[in-house]
Formats: sequence, C-alpha cells, structure tokens
Amino acid sequence: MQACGGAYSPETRRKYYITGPQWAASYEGQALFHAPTRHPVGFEEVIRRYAEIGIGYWCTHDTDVIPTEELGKDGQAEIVSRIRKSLSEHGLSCSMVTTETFHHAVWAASPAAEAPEVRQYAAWRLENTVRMGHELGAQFAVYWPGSLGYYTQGAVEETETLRWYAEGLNAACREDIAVAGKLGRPTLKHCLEAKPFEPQAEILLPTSDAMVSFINSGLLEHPEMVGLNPEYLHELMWGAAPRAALARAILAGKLWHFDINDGYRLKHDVDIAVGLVNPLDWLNVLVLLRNHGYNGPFNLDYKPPRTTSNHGVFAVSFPTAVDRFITLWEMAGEVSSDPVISEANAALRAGGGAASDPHDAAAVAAVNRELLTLHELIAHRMVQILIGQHRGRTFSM
Ligand code: XLS
Ligand code: MG
Ligand code: MG
Repeated sequence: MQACGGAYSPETRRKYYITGPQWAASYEGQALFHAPTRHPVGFEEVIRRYAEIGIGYWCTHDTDVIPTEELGKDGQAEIVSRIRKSLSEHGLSCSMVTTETFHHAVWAASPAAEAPEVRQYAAWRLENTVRMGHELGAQFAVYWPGSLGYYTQGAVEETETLRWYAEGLNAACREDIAVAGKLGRPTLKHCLEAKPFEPQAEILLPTSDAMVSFINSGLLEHPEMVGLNPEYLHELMWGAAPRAALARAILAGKLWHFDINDGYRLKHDVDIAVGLVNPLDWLNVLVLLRNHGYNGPFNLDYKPPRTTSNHGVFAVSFPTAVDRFITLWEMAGEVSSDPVISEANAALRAGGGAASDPHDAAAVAAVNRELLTLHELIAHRMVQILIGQHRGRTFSM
C-alpha cells in the first residue's frame, strides 16, 4: 500500500456517502465450488475497521448479525443494542438494512412461495427489518428478492407470484408508516435491487427496468415509497450499458441507492471491487450521476477476492476500493468542467447550422458531418483524464 503512494485520509473518505456492508467485509471466500479462505469477522470488528479506514456508514442483512432463530426475540434486542453501541463508539451511522430472503431453507420456493405460511413469515421478516432499521437510525431498506424465480418451468405462475411478492412489500411499507409515525422519524426509502441470474435459473424481476414496471404495476399500495437500488454489475451481467440503465432510473425518479462494484458481461455475479475491470465505464457512470445531482449512498457491495487474507480485507481491499471510487468521482467532476469536452458538447448541441433544404436528409446530414467527429474526440479526452495522460507527454525520449 505504501509503495502505491497517495491515499485519501480517513477524514476525506468520510466526506463521501460511501457505505460499507457487513456482509462484504465478513465474506469468508466460500461459494458453491469454494471452501472459505478467511476466518469469520463479527460486526464489532467490521465497524471498528470501517471507522479506521474512514467508511462512515454501515449496512447489514438481518441475518448477517442476528441468527435466524433469534429474530424478533430477546437475542435480537440484545444484538441491536450492541450494534448501536459499537456504531456510536466509532462515529458510524447505519445507512441501510435489508432482509435475507435467499439463503435459509425457508426461502427454497422464494419469499413469495405458494404456501401461505411462508409468505406470512416473509412479511413478518420484512416488518421486523423495518423495525430494526428505525432502531438503528437507517434511512434505507433494500430488497434483493433472491430466489424469486424458478429452476423448472410450469410450477410457478408468474402473475400470482408477483402479486404475492407485492404483498410482502406492502406489509413492510405499512409497518414503516406506523413505526415512523410513532417515533417521529421519516419513513424509510424502500429500494428494490434486481439481478438477472442467480440464485434461480429464471428470475421474475431480472433488471432495474423490470423493477420500475413492477413499482408502477398497481400492485403496490405505496409506490411513492419504493424506488431502486441498482447494482452496477447486475446490469452489466445481462449485457446492459449500466450508464443507460441508471439514466432510465433517473428519468423514472427512482435512483435512490446504488451498489458499486465491477465485473464482466454475461458472467456470474463476480462482485469485483469498483473500477478494477471497467474504469472508463465507471468514469462515465459517475459523470452522469454527478451531472444529475445523485446524492444517495454508494454502497461497496463487492466481495474481497478469496486470494485476499483477513488482514488484506481491511489493509488493502476496502481502502483501495474507497480510494478508486473517490478518484473516479473527482475525475468525473474534472470531465464535467473540462474546457475541451465542454466546448465539444456545446458545439454538438448547437448543431451544424441550417441545411439548404430542411426536408432533405442528405443536406441535414451534410451540415452535421464534421461536427460528429467530436464524439471520438470526447472519448479520447476522457481516456486522457482517466489515465492522467496529458498532451505532449513523453516517456524515455
Ligand atoms: C446479491 C446482492 C445482495 C444485495 C443485498 O447479489 O447484491 O448483496 O445487495 O441483499
Ligand atoms: Mg447488491
Ligand atoms: Mg452482485
């Protein structure tokens, strides 16, 4: 880390709305084909290490910190009070809570399963998370539906399953209104997170666009309380341009929370840390978000690789992820105020002037012909900014 030079100070890092998930730091490297490579880390250590790094916000699934069998019981109350103590000792805030509706055997047929008792249990779990969110001072609740889909066709009737899933969200929003009213707190922002594949073969709500249409389907009692938590890689996974997916979320007024990471198109959910695979695309994404005044959380939802040690998770993985994000965010500011890019953008928008015949396609194309070369110039300029390359730079000449 020292050899890499220049890192941001913890004080600087804390100025950004960067949130650190409990599950990211405590991920032990396990997967279907992988044994764990790291030993378990509890929330007290994660919160302490985030504080040292300068990650100012923490978030969690209910079962990252509370064993399933203790949910809603004394064990939960005891753990929640230990979390509050730990957060306040280290000057962190809880930004978001989310319900695990994918891991436990009870979700084998999804949280919107045919059996009414599973759906009642799901609604209770979502309500319980909302209560926990208020106790911890969270502003957001996230919903990645996980197993809402199927392996084999025919058993699941999609419209019925989606109606059932909406009932769970409706229960969560009703509970939120009641609890927020009692405590005099604002209601939470409920954010849906789509993923195109995994852990089912087919997914009923695979993209952020699908989530927006679900929000507007008429099934939700409070669509105004429900928005999106897109994840960069989840959009890339299905082959989308993440920036275009985010732009559509912005236009729908639903870009409220953002999971930041990186990876590859049409692969599984590799959850690589932000900027390690697609830094130029990331720069572009952040230009869009800056220009549209996005001020929600940037949630470090990635997985430190199995090759990173327990020490490395906090000494290398998190600080470098945070610093790449900040650098890219600052560069995005530079892009927006860059004189070359600004002039090129203004010229493109001014257009090439009046065509000799406004209804003649060839004449309209001709007046714009030279201007359009600026598209490639803008791309070149962004790469120059990204790699710190300046005009006239030479190496060993
Ligand atoms: C899984 C999701 C998950 C959500 C929260 O792929 O990214 O981590 O962000 O449940
Ligand atoms: Mg995520
Ligand atoms: Mg992911």
